[in-house]
Amino acid sequence: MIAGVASAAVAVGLGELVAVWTGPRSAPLIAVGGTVIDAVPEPVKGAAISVFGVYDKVALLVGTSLLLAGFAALVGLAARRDFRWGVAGIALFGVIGAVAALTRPNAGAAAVLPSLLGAAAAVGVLRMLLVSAAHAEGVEGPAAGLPDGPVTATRPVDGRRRFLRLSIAGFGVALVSGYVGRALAARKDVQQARAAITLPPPATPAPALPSTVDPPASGLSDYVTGNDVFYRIDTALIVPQVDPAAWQLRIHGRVARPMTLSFEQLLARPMIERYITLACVSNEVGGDLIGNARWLGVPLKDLLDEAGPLDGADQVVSRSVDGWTCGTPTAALRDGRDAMLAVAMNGEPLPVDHGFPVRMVVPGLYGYVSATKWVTELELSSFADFDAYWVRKGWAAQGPIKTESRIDTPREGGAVTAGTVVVAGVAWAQHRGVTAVEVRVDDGPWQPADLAGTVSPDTWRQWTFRWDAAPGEHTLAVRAADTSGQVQTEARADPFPDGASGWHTVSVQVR
Ligand SMILES: Nc1nc2c(c(=O)[nH]1)N[C@H]1C(S)=C(S)[C@@H](COP(=O)(O)O)O[C@H]1N2
Ligand SMILES: [Mo]
Repeated sequence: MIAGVASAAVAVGLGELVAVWTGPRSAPLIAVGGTVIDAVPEPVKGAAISVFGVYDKVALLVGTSLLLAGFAALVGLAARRDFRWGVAGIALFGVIGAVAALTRPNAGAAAVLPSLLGAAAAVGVLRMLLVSAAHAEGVEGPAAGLPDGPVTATRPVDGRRRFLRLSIAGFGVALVSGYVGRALAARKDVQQARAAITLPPPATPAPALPSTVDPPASGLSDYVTGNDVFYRIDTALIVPQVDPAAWQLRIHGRVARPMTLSFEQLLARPMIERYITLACVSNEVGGDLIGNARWLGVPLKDLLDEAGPLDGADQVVSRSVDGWTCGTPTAALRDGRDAMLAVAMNGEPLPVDHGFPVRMVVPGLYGYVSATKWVTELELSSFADFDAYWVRKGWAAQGPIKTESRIDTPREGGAVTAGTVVVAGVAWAQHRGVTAVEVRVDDGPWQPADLAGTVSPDTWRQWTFRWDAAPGEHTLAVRAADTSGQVQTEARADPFPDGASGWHTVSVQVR
């Protein structure tokens, strides 16, 4: 079993090293993990996000590794009886890795190399370890299918030491090559290019924040979410490293005038700067897959007007370098809202995790239908002609953000002291705008909360409520209303297929 796991480790580690040349997404674990992400049925993916949240990818990689280790142990056992089982088992995994790498979007033929070379090395390592193990056990001849090696180990105990030393060496080779592979790959990253960018001043800057944002309430989300704490959701196991010097955006499909833009040409255009709150459709009631940032970018309306969408082109399909697709109503990009191709987030070039060098940001629509990161292509199409990535998995083609609100403080299950307690949170109804927030204690009446300032209907709004808390166990609920006159619905809905709804409640102990 040790021999099996050690050989698998060598395969994966060497695969990482070879992938320095063939591309990070061709490394065996990453290729297989990426294929799993694209293939998992919707309920499993939903469960993974609700259990692991933004750590879903770490969980996937750890899970894949454990599964691989388990199978490798079995392959090791089988190989001890007949080495041909070992070769077959490793070959099977090599082929799975190679096929996964080859079928990733934009993969070349060289993508098979990390898995195949890794598998070849694994066969050699397994053979060496099994010969050594046979000697350690004092077995006359090694397993079927293995040649008789020179029987050098005189006493079993020496043989066992030799086997352990060889195994440790195997794990060592795996770790070092994996680590060096990752380190070399990291040197190809785009942090330097990102640091060298000078952002143009906006033609129309974002409004100054009123002094009424961020009311005093400990535990309340900041009005502007820092880049380092901003939620991240995407299907990319390896964050795409897109060199701005090589970046191009193609606008094509059903347009009168197809066009291609370089990063330099994009930066030369008039820019707008706006606060816009992004939200993920997978956000549960009370969840934290939402954040507000100041974005700098080129209005999409200007670009689309220049390209001239043809009749019937009611969907803009955007694609990212890693093949992810997104479909946005053409009308939402041209109706005057601040939909943009963003190049900066909170005064910095886009963080690599958030789409460097260019992403889409559209007020009022969930991220999966609007916020393409690492975007390189806008194709004018129609909803009848094309289903984007998540739509193919059953999510709604149209994804307007639902009016929602959240209690940030006190926390669920928390304890507070009797007397005045500041209850606070955020409410959002992007592009419609929040007009009121109400709080209810137990079965009492709905009472108005105080709304903090905001700069536009496209951002969330903080709220506070001074609660005269009496000792005991209490349940707080919150609901918001928007400019359409709608009050946030009590009807509970899961995120699938078009976003969660319902009132957020927290139970607290007052002492
Ligand atoms: N290329 C790419 N862009 C993407 C996604 C993705 O998987 N790949 N996910 C989208 C989803 S579902 C959301 S909610 C937002 C999240 O943006 P953030 O990670 O910057 O918060 O990005 C969107 N853009
Ligand atoms: Mo999302």
